[in-house]
Amino acid sequence: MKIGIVCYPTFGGSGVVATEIGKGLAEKGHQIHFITYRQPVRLDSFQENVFYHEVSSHDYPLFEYAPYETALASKLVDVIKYENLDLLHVHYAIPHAAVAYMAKKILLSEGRYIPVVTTLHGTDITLVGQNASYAPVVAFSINKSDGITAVSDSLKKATLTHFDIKKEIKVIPNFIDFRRFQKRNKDHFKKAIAPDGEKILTHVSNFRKVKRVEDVIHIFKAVYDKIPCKLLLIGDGPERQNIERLCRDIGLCHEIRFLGKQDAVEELLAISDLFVMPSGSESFGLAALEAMACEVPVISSNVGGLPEVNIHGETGFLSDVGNVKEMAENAIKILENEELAATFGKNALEQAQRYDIKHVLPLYEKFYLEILENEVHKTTTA
Ligand code: GMT
Repeated sequence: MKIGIVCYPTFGGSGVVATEIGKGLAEKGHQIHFITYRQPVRLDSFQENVFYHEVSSHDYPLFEYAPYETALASKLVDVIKYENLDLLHVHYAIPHAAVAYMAKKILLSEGRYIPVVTTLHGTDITLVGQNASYAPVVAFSINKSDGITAVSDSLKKATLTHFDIKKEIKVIPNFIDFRRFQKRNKDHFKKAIAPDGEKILTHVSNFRKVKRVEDVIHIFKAVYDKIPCKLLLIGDGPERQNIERLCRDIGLCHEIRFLGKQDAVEELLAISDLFVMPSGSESFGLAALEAMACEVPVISSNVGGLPEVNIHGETGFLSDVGNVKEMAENAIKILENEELAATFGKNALEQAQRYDIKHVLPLYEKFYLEILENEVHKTTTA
């Protein structure tokens, strides 16, 4: 198949998932065309069957904001026509589903049909999408997609609760490429970060409010009062400065490393003893799954799709959002008991194996084929 992929090209989960789907499908012989405003971060080397088309919005003195949606729609029309794409897969509803609809309508006016699959990732439904500034367009454009997928049962339910969706939503979860994410011996890193054998707690996120990074710091402080430990903070975003201030206020800056955006996050997960994800909302929690693939137990909140990923009492522990005290107690329980930590680590790996890319990619291929078959039927009977 020739597939166009639209996504945010940043470190965010939706962009990562979209890029890995594209790379995986290209390895299987499909031709993949990424259409984004910047080269996606995980599209970092040459790969056969992968193409990249940059969207550039033309600026003009009249514009306060260059109209990205118009530029993207025009680019989609161009790429779909001239690369002869079979299907367009857009990730994150805002604004991609609406833009895809516009491109589809433009092409239809020229007699060219392109089916569109929209994947819902999380905040496009649970947070931003519900804002009155976007909600009517989000609901309309999801309904106009030819196929809809959501990354967890929880996100599917949330979509149906918050929007009047008339079409079936297929759940296709996030996935792991075990060629990259697995426990490897990185003892030299461990020695550098925790020279006296301190336990290492890790948090990975985009430092948005929804990630509740301040809870990570409070959990760490409570653990630190009982067990010698270090905290690795990976990623960057709007809350970073507040978090740095909090670290200073509690006097633990020397034990907390801000590592910023890291490409080889798996090397840091390989030396982690515990992963902390206290999010206020989380449709799936890809960062937690990546930790689990590296045999790291997880302390998380119990919102959204997290209970589908982190199994309470088996791969880690779940607590209500904001229950920092319980999260810290659970963290200590794991870190103080090597046997429990090892069992949770093994269970975490087993759970992650259910999300092996080898099982998940074929679900997308099958879904695309179903959509294409329906569309052929529709156009021949129209
Ligand atoms: O806010 C983020 O975590 C980034 C966001 C995105 O769309 O870029 O991630 C969402 O999609 C990921 C991939 O499907 C999921 O694993 C994350 O749970 C989800 N984030 C939230 O729901 C907050």
